[in-house]
Amino acid sequence: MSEAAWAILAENDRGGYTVPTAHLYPFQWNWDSAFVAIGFATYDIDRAYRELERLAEGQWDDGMIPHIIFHAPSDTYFPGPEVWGTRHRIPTSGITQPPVFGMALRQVHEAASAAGRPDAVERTRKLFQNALRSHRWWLRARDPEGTGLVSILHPWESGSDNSPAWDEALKRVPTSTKTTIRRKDTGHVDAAMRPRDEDYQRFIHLVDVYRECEWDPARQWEAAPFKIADVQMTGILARSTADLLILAQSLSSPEERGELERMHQVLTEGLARRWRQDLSRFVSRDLVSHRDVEAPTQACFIPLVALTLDDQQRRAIRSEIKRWLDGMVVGVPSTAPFSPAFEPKRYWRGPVWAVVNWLISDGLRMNGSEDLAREIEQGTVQAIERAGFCEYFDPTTGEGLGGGTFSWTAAAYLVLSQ
Ligand code: 9WN
Repeated sequence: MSEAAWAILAENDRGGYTVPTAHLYPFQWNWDSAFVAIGFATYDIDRAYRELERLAEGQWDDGMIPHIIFHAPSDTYFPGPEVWGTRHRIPTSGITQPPVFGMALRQVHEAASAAGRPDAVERTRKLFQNALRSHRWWLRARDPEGTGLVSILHPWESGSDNSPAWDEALKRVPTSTKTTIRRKDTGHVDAAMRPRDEDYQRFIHLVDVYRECEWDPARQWEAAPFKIADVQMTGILARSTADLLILAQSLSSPEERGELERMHQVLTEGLARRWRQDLSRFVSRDLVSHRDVEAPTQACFIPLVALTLDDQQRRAIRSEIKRWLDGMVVGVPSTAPFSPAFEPKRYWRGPVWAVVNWLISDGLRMNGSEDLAREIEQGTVQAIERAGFCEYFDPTTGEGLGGGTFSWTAAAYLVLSQ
């Protein structure tokens, strides 16, 4: 099966960067590429570096790494560069995605060093600076008040677009748009597995608002009708910061190390405050309504990748995850099966995502739950072996859904089956 995973990554290669899957997603996506780089690091280190280097080409002068880099034109995806109207040298979207980049860089560097590659230090050092500039952007632009939690201003930034976690907040966003919506996704996959039209209207309304702010982070922060201090994003950022700190021991100055240490402390403290013992989960915070986001989604478990939990929290999380796995053919569902919002085939409202399982099992292992981590990893590998390298899986049947021949599912397979 590894050969099949390599073949998918080769097929989705567009010249040093990998598209998530042909047609449905014909450009370079931020967190997809970071996961893919970790997959490449298991067998082709040069290609792993290239993936991150090509992603870094899209980095804005202010440090943001956009969620899509439009390296080459394609008319099979909406919204394309003309809708975003950004002004980077390479066309990009105007929002970002989870910063898995720092996690990936550490993995790639360690694989390169273990293989004794002479170019490892120089290539990692350059990418380290890209990562550091992006983390500075995160704290400056997305936590201007210094709370220790970074916010998303658009559901697409979360990477879990139509998650029930955003339902309440998204309801307040108008459905009117200045941009004509021409969805392409439903021409590639069944509409019943995708976000609804109303979701798209709101997604595009937000793009219109931020484009009118000329993509200026301070103006966007003021104008944002959707603003959520997100535990998944903060968890990934904190973990990437920890990974950069490890690289910094040998590759960076004492000043930069100090800066990363301070970032790490602020983020992990912010994250730790989001624990809700009554729910056995971490919860995000809606900064417009000033309410906790209580919807039970995979995001609640992602802080495990960044925090060392106490025994009570560990026990609570273990039994909560087991409750979500109960009766499922494959877990972890992206929305709890006992939630009224659960839809086992609709995108981020229930289906299982291999990269999410990768993060959750990594976090469980860090927090002493090796057995549960292995169970989730093995379940993921088996689901892929049965259904193929699909975008996501129905947790109630194991059926593969969404786009086929998916890059990050191939990368997850290579890493989790090791
Ligand atoms: C919008 C590429 C991306 C993933 C996201 C996933 C989906 C895009 C879309 O596909 O989002 O960014 O058009 O649906 O939700 O996590 O990065 O695979």
